[in-house]
Amino acid sequence: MLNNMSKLQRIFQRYTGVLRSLKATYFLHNLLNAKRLKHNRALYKRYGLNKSIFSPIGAADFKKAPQPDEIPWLDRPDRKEKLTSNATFQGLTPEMQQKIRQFEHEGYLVLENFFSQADTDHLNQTVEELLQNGKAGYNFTGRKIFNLWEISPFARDQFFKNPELNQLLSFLLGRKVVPFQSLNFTLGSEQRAHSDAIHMTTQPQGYLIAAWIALEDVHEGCGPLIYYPGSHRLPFVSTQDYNSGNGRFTLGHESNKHYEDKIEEIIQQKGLEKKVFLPKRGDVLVWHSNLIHGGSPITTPGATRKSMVCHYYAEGVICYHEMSQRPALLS
Ligand SMILES: O=C(O)CCC(=O)C(=O)O
Repeated sequence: MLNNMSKLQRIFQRYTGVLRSLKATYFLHNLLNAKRLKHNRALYKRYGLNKSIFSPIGAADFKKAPQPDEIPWLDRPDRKEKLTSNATFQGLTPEMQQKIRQFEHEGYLVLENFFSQADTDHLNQTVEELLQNGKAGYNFTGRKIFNLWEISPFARDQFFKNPELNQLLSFLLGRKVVPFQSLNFTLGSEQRAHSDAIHMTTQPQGYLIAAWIALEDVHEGCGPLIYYPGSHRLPFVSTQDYNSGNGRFTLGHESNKHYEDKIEEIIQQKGLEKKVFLPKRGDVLVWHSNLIHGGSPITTPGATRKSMVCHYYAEGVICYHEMSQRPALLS
């Protein structure tokens, strides 16, 4: 049964047709995954959400803004003092403290040489083999290999659930992280600028964090990641803030495009400064759920950009997908 479910899920990941725009499709999908949603009953009650755990969910359902003490500790008004007086923080090296301060202030930090060459080599070889024997494949974007960790214990234990990385992310969010999804790339994504909070959303806001891992050295031509320092402090954008085209029973066909147009407008209006991430293999970029980032165009034809990005929710909050208005299925 489980095997059939995950086969169906893989087919749906590649599928781009009309079913993707029907809220009823997701409702059915949610019913089939009831076990992975049942923890939401208590959470909906705690956060005053009076609806079925199988129904669509979105920012419009949350009428009251969360209290300041419900959002992540590094987003609260007293964050700088709290960080300085935190015992764990005080026990870190000055270099690590500096990185964490940068995460608080600019919405990202970089861990140089975090993964060894042996580990990145091994993972690259694993990806290649799984692609060749058809056990892994790209989703409908043609660029993303979804949840490789489910079929590779090495990707799971050494990367996705890496204890040292998971511990740091939990510290940054102030709650234990729940590894949610991984995406592997062999080419740059060329995805337009966005913040993860539109795709992986939480109530209270801000309880998602990402770690992007370079599996080879990244150069200008291969579509490097770009990001906008400090953009995490801008208001979170939801489907209420642009023309999503969502109806009562359907999702707008151009919601993502209109969202990305809106983000581009914000970048222009605020004059945000773009940074290009040119890491060495093994380096990791950690970013805040609301940091604007994307993949730049590939200008060297055929250039690869082997990388893996892992997304983590926090325990004890409502996790959902604002763009597609569905509750997140946690394993
Ligand atoms: O790797 C990339 O180019 C983009 C990844 C990304 O945008 C994401 O994981 O949210």
